Amino acid sequence: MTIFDHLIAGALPASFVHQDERCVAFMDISPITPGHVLVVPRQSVATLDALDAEARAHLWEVARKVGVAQRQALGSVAQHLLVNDGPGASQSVPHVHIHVIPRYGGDTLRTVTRLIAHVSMLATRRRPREKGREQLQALAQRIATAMA
Ligand code: DGP
Repeated sequence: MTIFDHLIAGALPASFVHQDERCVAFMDISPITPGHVLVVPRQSVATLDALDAEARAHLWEVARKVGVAQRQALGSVAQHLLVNDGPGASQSVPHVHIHVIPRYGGDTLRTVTRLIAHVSMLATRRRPREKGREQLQALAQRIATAMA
């Protein structure tokens, strides 16, 4: 079981923006930029090639819709879609996920620094304090409303 299996099962708290029969999307606990979302298949496999083609296509389509919703709800101007596709690519959770990382303009240095820290495994990953959870939940609510 991965940590994402526990979140999907509701055994640990997560701030969801989307749920369907094949995948879920929730706020990243350690956002690179505000509104950073992870799109995760219910099928618990580590790499994209372990998913069947239909599930993989669905995952990318949901990631695209998350990007649209972030732009509508948060005023972002674009987004990174990032997959660390296996442990050798700095994947820290061995369960496929597409990062949808909104960009707001004028945020290049900070974002690229944080992206490099992330793929170098230098970023600290810790559970947010309750205040952090409230903020994640508020952002999730806005994105979920735009997705509906
Ligand atoms: P990666 O390096 O691509 O495997 O990124 C994993 C991401 O998962 C990372 O950005 C932090 C996030 N993450 C890790 N644990 C949790 C968690 O318990 N809850 C949430 N929401 N995100 C998590």
